[in-house]
Amino acid sequence: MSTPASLPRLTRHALSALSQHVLSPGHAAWREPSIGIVHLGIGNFHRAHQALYTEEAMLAEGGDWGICGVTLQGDVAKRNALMEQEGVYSVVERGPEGAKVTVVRALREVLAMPHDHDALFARLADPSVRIVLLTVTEKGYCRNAKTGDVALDNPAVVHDLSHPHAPRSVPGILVAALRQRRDAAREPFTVLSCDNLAHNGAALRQVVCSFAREFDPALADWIAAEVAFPSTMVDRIVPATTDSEHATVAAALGYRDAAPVPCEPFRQWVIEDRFPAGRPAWHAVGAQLVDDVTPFELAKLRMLNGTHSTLAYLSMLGGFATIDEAIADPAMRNLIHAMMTEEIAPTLNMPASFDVADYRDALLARYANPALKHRCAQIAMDGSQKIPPRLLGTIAARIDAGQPFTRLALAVAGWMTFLRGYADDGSRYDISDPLAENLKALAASANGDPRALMDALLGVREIFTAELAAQPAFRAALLHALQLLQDNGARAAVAALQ
Ligand code: CS2
Repeated sequence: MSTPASLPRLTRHALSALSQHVLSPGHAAWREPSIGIVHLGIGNFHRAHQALYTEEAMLAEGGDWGICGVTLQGDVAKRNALMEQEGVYSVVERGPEGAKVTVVRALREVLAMPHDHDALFARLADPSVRIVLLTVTEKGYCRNAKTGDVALDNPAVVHDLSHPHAPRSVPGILVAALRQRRDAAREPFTVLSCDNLAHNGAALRQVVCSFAREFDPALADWIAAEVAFPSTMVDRIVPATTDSEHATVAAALGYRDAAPVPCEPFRQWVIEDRFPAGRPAWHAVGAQLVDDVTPFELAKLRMLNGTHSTLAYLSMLGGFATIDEAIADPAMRNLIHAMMTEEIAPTLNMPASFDVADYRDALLARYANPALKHRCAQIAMDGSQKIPPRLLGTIAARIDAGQPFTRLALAVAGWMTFLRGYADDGSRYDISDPLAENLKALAASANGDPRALMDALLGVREIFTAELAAQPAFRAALLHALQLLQDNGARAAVAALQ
């Protein structure tokens, strides 16, 4: 077989030879759309999720919803790789039955901030852009955890307040772009957060309005009155790209793709239907357009992301590299099953048509997918941002109901213990988190004493409210789990609390 390096590069021109790898059966012929969406945070997740739905929606019902994707980290290499391919790239769906390769065409342009500042703001001023989508991860929101307003001590926010015309932060970019629209008396775009935050639309609206209020209160009022920030729940497991995707794509297409994306076959998108400037026909291709996303968001955050983070931290300690390896362990599987059934599901308030046991079983089957190789180290990143929405809300609900939560407490204890920087067998790993330096120092200061570790970390107000940190049932369950992890290691702690 030829190596990927010796093959011609994938471009739009190659597509005529690849008809079985582009979406089309039952759909109309593809017509290259002009740009109607700007997407901030063009990582793997967007390319395997919203970009695909949008392409299918255009095939189903037309519309000019081509995507301009923006990398906010100045990733010029990624921009160039995708632009050399004229925006096309492949999605590799990996299921137990094998791989399916689809070449996606909805992405029409890629920009890298801050280099392409002028091009981005020209796009954002253009009235044909009617939606700005975001997948910028939890930390991209620059929120003050206590108030929900913009975090005025965040370095990117500090920068943007003194350079409002050269913004770098997500709130700074959105406010500058909306100011252009208002000053030109143009209709605003709709802002659609696609990150794993509870009430993501409302959360983003508060950050953006509070940022605008810092220097232009009238603009803040205009945004609050005129701009729609629908909430949405997005779901698809999308690991980081590895060499195996390059090889799979080369073998399937006979072309070299510098930017393929792996993902699982499953996908789901629930969207609050508030798009004053219009939207693609996402409803025609499987997305659920609803009045209230909240129950779906909470179910996904607590059942999926909550157990994902649990598996990730306990696996980093106990020595499982991937989610499928971890869930193949009987004690780990029992723990996650019981955690969902007994501790998380009772906190949800779902529509009658939603069967929570089916949802749980589907999640366990998705985790067991042996082809995906979703690395626990990837999910373990940014714990300070993920622990509150994924685990602490559920724990607070259990405390309010006077119900036990030993497994949820083990998950938080797993994260606290993870911060020591080495696994139970002594092997070291890196901690990637915006608060990493502070968290590592706090964990080290405990010197292996579980109570000292708990007290040091419960004092981090960006993560734990003073109320939860002082809550006796929480402290007792956490200390018990920390002690088990410290004395016996993660595998034994899981076996004891499963
Ligand atoms: C994962 C999520 O990386 C993580 O923290 O929990 O990205 C997860 O794979 C997605 O939310 C699934 O939709």
